[in-house]
Amino acid sequence: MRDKIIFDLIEQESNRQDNDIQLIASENYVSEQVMEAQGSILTNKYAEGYPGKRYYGGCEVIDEIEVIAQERFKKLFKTDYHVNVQPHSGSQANQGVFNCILNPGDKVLGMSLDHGGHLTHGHALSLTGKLYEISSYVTDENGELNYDEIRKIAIDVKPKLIICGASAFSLEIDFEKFSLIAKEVGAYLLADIAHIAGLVATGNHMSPFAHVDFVTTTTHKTLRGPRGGVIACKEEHAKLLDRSVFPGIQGGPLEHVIGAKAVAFYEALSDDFKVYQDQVVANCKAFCNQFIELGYTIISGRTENHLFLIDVLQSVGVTGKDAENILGKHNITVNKNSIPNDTLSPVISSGIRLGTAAMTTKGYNESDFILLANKIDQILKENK
Ligand code: DSN
Repeated sequence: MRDKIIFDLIEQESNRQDNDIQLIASENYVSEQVMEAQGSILTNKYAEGYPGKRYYGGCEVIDEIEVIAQERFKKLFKTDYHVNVQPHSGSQANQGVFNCILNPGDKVLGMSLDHGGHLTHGHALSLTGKLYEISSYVTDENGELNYDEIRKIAIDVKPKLIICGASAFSLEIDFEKFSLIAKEVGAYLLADIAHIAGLVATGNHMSPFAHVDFVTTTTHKTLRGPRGGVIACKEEHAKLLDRSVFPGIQGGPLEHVIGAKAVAFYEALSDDFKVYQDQVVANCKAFCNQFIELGYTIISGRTENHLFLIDVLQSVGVTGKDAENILGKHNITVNKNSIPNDTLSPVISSGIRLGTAAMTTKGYNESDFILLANKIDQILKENK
C-alpha cells in the first residue's frame, strides 16, 4: 500500500524546489543519477567496518563501491591523503576528527559562530563546546581574517587543535598561513571545507591539502552531491581516524549515500563541473556587486566564493528574520544569519546569507543575478 501522505508531501516539496528561487548557500540540486544511487537497494546492506575488513558477510560489492568513492575523492582533490567516506554528515566528520586526536578538556581554537564559523567549531550549545575548552578567533573591523591576530591568540591559548573553515564567510581562507600558525604552536590543523569543497576541487579556492592534518567536508553544498560528510587526513592519522569514525562515533555506514557520493565525485571530475564552479563564483560577484551598487552593506565588503552576507538591518531597516519571511512570501528562499558583533539574537539576527550554487545549477548567469538583486531590493523596500 502506497504511503499517499508522504508522497503527496514530497510532491509539494518538489514543486517548491522547482518554483522557488533558492539562495540558501549550503543547498544545491543533485542530478538524477545521484538520487538514483541514493535511492537504491544499497540502503539494504549492513557493512560495519571498512573495505576488506567488515563485520558482515556479503560486502564484496559494497567494498568496491566504497573504494571507488575514496579513489575518486583523492583524484578530485589531487591528494594522496587517506580518505574516509563514511561520516553521515559534516558535523559527524568534525566529531570524527575531534574523537581521533582530542581528549575531553583539550583546548580547541576555532572561528566564532557569529563571525562565520560553524556550531561544531566550538559553540557552547554543540557537543564540541561541552567536551573541549574552546577559544575563538573573530574577523577584524573590515570583516577579514587577521592572521597576525589569530597567531597571537594561538600563542596565548596553545590549543591542541586549530580549526579553519567557515559556514558564513565570503573571503578566501589562506590555509598556508593557518598551517604556519599551527606549526608554531604545535597544534593539529583541521580545515572544514564543507562550503567551498566544489570551489576547491576546481581550483577556484586555495586547497588545504598539503597544509593541514585533517580536511572535513560535506558533499551536498557546492560539491553538489548527496547529503553527507567525508574526512581526509595525513596517512599518519589514518588508522586512528578510521577507528574514531567506526566504532568510535558511528555504526553501519550509509552505503546508499556512499554510492551517491561516488557518483557525485564522478560528476565533479568532469570538465562541466569546472565550468559550473566558474559560473557560481562569477554569479556571486555579480550578485554581490549589484547589492553594493544599490547601497547595501555587505559583510567583509565583497565576495570571493559562492556566498555573501548582507546586513539587512543597517541597509533597509529589517531584521534577518523579517527579510527571510518577506522574501519567502515572494518565493525567494534565504536564511537569516548572525553578522559579526550582532546586537540581535541568532533567531532574529541582523543579516541574511545569500549563495549562488543552487540557482547556477538551474542555469542562472550574471544578468539573472543582477535582475534578482534588483527584485530583492524592491521587495524588501516595499514590504518593510
Ligand atoms: N548548516 C549548514 C549551513 O547552512 O551552512 C552548515 O552545516
